[in-house]
Amino acid sequence: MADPRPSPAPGDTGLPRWVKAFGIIAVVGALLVIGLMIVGGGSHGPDRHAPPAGAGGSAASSTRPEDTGGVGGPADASEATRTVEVSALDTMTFEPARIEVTAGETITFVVTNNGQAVHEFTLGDAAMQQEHAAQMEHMPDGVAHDQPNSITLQPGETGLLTWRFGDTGTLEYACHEPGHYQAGMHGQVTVT
Ligand SMILES: [Cu+2]
Repeated sequence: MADPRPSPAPGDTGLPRWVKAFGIIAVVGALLVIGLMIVGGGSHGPDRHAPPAGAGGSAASSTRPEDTGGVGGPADASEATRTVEVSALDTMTFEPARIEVTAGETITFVVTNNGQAVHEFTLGDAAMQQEHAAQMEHMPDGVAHDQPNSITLQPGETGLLTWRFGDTGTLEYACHEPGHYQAGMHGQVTVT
């Protein structure tokens, strides 16, 4: 008895041509659907959020979370767009006594101790100043160490402090050598 069905040609899977054609169409169609889902999901996904208003655009470009908003944070000197020279004096004053900056601006402060006593330059809001002052009470040599918002300067010494400012508000730069702050050794930074 001869088999009525034609024997498959070499290399043939034995499936009818329409089945193979339908399979190819189905695979191409599935790839198109997956591609559209990826493209569509990327443009209006629910998890995407806009930068917070009032941050001056700095939040989007910052790679360090602690630098976003608020009082800002320390930055690399290479990121500074402006240099501000400050002089610390034995008259328990800073020159200048007021500095105006823009929210999101990165500034390098070039602070020179033009007095005969040790002075420091500590930048921050009221809470940070109080925190630094409290820590200074436990420093027998009157020198605070390794604080990113503060530099201590010997007579004649010049130090650099680079800061990326955050939100608008008022900050202070101050000297917390014993008695200096109380004698008026503080200045005001207005962030607008
Ligand atoms: Cu001082």
